[in-house]
Amino acid sequence: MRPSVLATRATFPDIADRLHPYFDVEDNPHDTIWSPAELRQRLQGKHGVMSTGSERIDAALLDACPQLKAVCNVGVGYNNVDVAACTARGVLVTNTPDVLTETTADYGFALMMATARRIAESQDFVRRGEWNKPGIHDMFVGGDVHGATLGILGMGRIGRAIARRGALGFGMRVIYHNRSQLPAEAEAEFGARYVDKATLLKEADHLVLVLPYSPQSHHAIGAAELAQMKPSATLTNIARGGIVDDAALAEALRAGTIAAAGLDVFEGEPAIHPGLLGLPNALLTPHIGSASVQTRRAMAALTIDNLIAALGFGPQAGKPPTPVNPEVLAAR
Ligand code: 8YV
Repeated sequence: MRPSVLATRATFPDIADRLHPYFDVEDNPHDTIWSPAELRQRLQGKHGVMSTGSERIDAALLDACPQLKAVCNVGVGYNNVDVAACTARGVLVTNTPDVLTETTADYGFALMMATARRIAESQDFVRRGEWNKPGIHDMFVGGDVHGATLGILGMGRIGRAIARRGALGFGMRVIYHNRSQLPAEAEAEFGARYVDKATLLKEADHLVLVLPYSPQSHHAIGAAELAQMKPSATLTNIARGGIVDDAALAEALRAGTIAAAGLDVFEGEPAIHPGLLGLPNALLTPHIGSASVQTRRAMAALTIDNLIAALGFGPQAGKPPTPVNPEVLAAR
């Protein structure tokens, strides 16, 4: 009997076709969002799943799907998956690092620049037909990006790619805070200075969040942190909803505690805190940081390579390229 796999969201058909020589595939061509109960039902008898951030893969689901051996998540982040529960049940988890680093850094930089220079706000003004005189001193004046202090919270691959853009492309002074300090050679590449979190908040003109979501990073930016930032500062979140306390951010943007925010991720997305929706100084986008055609295709291809290999097929059988819990492989 051929193994069966489930693809939870619509993907590129030409890439997904690579599953067919090995597996019976159930997919979701209309890209319906399944309830947890429907996901559990569709996962019955499946050996592998190509999952995304939209699905929660937890212990109860794993217990209801004992055949499942591989959870191959589309995305570098995998906070939707209970990895410890997977490991305890011998289920391999994979993600898609590296292939999205530069694209996501491009997006973080673009969102930061658009936020600093008030691009979305001024476009809305033009579209509303309100531009009826030349603006000089008061029309959508923002903050400079070049030469400003770029603060980065979370200095992994994407954080470093943003730091490189800021330092080498825009002459920014780069400060960062992270669980661990980078090696001196890495810091030297873009003249980055490791600082404590309070200094980061106090000194950054543009603060970009690029840290993974975990219980430890929940509400890493809340009212107390926003109060430490400059009133002229911007905040950009391309990491995960939940890292920022969205209610506190909405209040800080309303009160002018900080100047503006560029947000690609939200607590409880696709729902958005109603306080953010009406704010002109909040630039809101629908979690598209890695959404270039090339990168989304590369993410799908890497996920499928992982799935094929994790279930013991293809040229990399037993050795999926990007495992999150490789100890499961060692124990097989
Ligand atoms: C994806 C992401 O859109 O890679 C990540 O962690 O957040 C995005 O690139 C998302 O994970 C879709 O599953």
